[in-house]
This record gives sequence, C-alpha cells and structure tokens, in this order.
Amino acid sequence: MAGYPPGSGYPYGGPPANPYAPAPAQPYGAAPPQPYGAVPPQAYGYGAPQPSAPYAKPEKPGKQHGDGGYGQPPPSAAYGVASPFAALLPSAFPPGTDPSLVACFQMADQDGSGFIDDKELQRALSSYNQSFSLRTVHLLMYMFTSSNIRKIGPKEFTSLFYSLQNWRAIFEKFDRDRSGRIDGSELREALLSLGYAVSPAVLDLLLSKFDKSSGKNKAIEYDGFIECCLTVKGLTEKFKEKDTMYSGSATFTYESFMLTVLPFLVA
Ligand SMILES: [Ca+2]
Repeated sequence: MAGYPPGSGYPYGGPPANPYAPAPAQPYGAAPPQPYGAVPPQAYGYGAPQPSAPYAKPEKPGKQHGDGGYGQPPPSAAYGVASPFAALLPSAFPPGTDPSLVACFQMADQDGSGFIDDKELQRALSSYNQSFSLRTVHLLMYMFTSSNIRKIGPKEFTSLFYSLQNWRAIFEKFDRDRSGRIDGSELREALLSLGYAVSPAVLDLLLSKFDKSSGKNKAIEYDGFIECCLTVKGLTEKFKEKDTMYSGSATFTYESFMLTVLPFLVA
C-alpha cells in the first residue's frame, strides 16, 4: 500500500490520500507493508529540542539514587520481551529473610500453593501498616513479576516488601510539612531525587491523576504516591530501553507501545 505520498506528513493516523478510498482492509497493528518505516525527516528537529533526556543518564553505575534502592529491578529478564502473562516460576525466600515476613506470606498463602494472589497480598501488606488499593497492588505485582498473572511468590514478595520500606522512607522524607500528603513541589523533589526530571505539565498531570481526593487536596497520599512513582519509574525505564541515545526521543512499534503502556493503565 503505497497510499501515503512521501513527505505528506506522518502517516500515523493521518487521513488517507484519497478521502473516498475504502478503509484499508488490514486491521490496525497488522504487519504493515511499509507505512511506519520511514522516520519523518524532522522527527528529531521540530520545535525546541530538549538538550538531553529529561531523566538521568546512567552516569554512576552501581550507585543507587537518593536513599538507594527505591525499587528493585524486576527479577527476571522477562521485562520488555516476554508475554504479558508470562508464568511465574516457583521461588524460595532469600536466605536471611525476616522470619516474620516468611510467616506473613505463609499465612496469606492459604492453599499452600507457594503463591499468593492480589487480595492475599493486599491483606498481608496491610498487616504491616501498608494499605493499598487493589489497583496499586496490581501495579506492584506487575512491577515485581513482569507479568499480569496476578500471583506472587516468596522471592518477589520479599523484594516487594523491602522495596516498600524504602518507598515509605522516601515518602516521609519528602513530605516536608508532615501533612501526610505529597504536594506538587514535594513530588517534584521526590521524583528528582529518583532521577526523573518531569516537566511542570507532566507534574500537574501526575498530581491530578494520583490525587484520590479528585483534585481537592492538590496532593497525593501514600497509596497514590506509590502508584505515581511506580508508573513514572516503570514507563521511564521502558522508554529508556528504546531511547538508546538518551536523546529524549524513542521509536516504538505499535505493538511494543501498546504492551508498554497498557499494564500501567489497566490495573
Ligand atoms: Ca506534604
């Protein structure tokens, strides 16, 4: 289908060359003959290009940002490539895991399957004074298993738990006025400390999206803060995988864009 004249602009979603032509027979996303292949000449040139990527370059390998350990990397290489419903391998608690954490997991795992589901995880975390909506629990499960199967084993549970302790510390550190909520400037600082320099527009959007008071507070509580940071961290890392030059721009196929973004939207 050579239906897009060269140089007529980005074909993605653009009107067909002939407005009376029948719609293309192919469903959106089916392997296209060529239409998205050519990067528009001005792809990196229009507007005021940012001098560099808005997130930190990996200049200090090995050094954790801020307080360190704001979240462990996903446990397996499944990140990014595998099926979104990749199976989770049975695992064991790492040596030295706090016995009360082991007991907590075993109590939650009522059928002794070695995995706990979303509601069991929610209950287990609330016994540690970490109360989350199911949405946040789903996002946590996704982040620590790289899968949407919504089960979690001992190994992932342990890293999730210790990571949450770090998140709690970050929340408390940046809640400067001790209001129990993170407002716009506190969020900006918290994200900066994690290596994410988001624009004011993105910051506003994050605040309104994760403020569960529907915008009344203009600030987010712990649950929303976790969701917000996991989303920024997760999406930024996915983006950086494609932004090999650290230019702040990346090219995605339709498929990988959908697989990248959907898990963060549908939880
Ligand atoms: Ca505050």
